[in-house]
Amino acid sequence: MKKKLLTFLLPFCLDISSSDAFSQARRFVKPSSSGEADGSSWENASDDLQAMIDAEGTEEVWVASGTYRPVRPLDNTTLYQPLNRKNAFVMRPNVRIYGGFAGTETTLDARNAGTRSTLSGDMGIDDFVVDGVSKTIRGTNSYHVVVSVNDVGSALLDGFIITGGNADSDAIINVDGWNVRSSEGGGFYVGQSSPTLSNLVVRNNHSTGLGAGGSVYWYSQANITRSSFLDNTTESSGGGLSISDSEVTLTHCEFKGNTAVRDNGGGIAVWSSLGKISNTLITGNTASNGGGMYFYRSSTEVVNTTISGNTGLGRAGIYSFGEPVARFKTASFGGTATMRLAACPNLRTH
Ligand SMILES: [Ca+2]
Repeated sequence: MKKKLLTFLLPFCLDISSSDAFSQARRFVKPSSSGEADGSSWENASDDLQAMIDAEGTEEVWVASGTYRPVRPLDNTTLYQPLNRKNAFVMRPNVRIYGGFAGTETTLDARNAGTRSTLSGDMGIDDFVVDGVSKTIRGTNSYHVVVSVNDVGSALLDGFIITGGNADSDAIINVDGWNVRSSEGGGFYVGQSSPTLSNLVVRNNHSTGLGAGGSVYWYSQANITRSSFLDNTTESSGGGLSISDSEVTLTHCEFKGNTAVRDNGGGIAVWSSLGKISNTLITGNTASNGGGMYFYRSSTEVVNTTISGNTGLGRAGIYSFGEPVARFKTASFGGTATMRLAACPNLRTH
């Protein structure tokens, strides 16, 4: 009889053990900490997102609605320096970060799909903010809001608004051997890294160099899905997004109201890259050349994508320069879109 009882209890005990391991792998973050503040549950939520991303054994971080500002410099996230402009949220290998929770959910699917948490570079809390986004950046802001460098495996960022990044410095910040440029990627900066970025709104970020909303660099293979790039402004090229020497898969995205003040690609600028852009809307963007999109020696495939109503002094819709060229399939062009057809022998408009 005793032996039978042990046999019965054993699976039960094992289940308790795996449940403990599970809770350590998942961390919980709220705008204000509660209980033990160790991130072990919603009741004991931490208010320090980066600390939870960095914590031993973290596989997932669940983030409640609200606004979070980076408080740790991206080259040393053990430091707590709330007003250091080098601060950013740094993605880590195989850590999945989910935002938009009410703060009571027990399953991922219970999230309200339309709700996102906000990651803001406005560390001085002195921007002109409307509906949670930095309509006018002023005072103190971080150079980048989110950074991913080197191999991050299956790392994921899902369910966030990214706003108020201001990459306006010539500083180079070395992170684990990779030099992050503080003039590029105000919203997010990806260097030799392959994170998945989904369900994001990248809005009202600024840069003096490439990619105000996002900058993707050097053999990166980022996947960007179901995300909007809105009202980002660069003084250089790639208002919404800049892709350089990389292979990016962009699916079900929107680029609207982004500006490249001096140069190329109001919505997207692509340099010497591969990749695919599909089921995406690119409208209302402005640049000197290529209001919607700019391609330099890139064989990007553009599929089921609408490029319409963009403005530019040279080539309002698309500007493609040099070989190889971007390939368009079932893309549509409207409004003031024009193309430099001579440089796009493979261009198809329908
Ligand atoms: Ca500010």
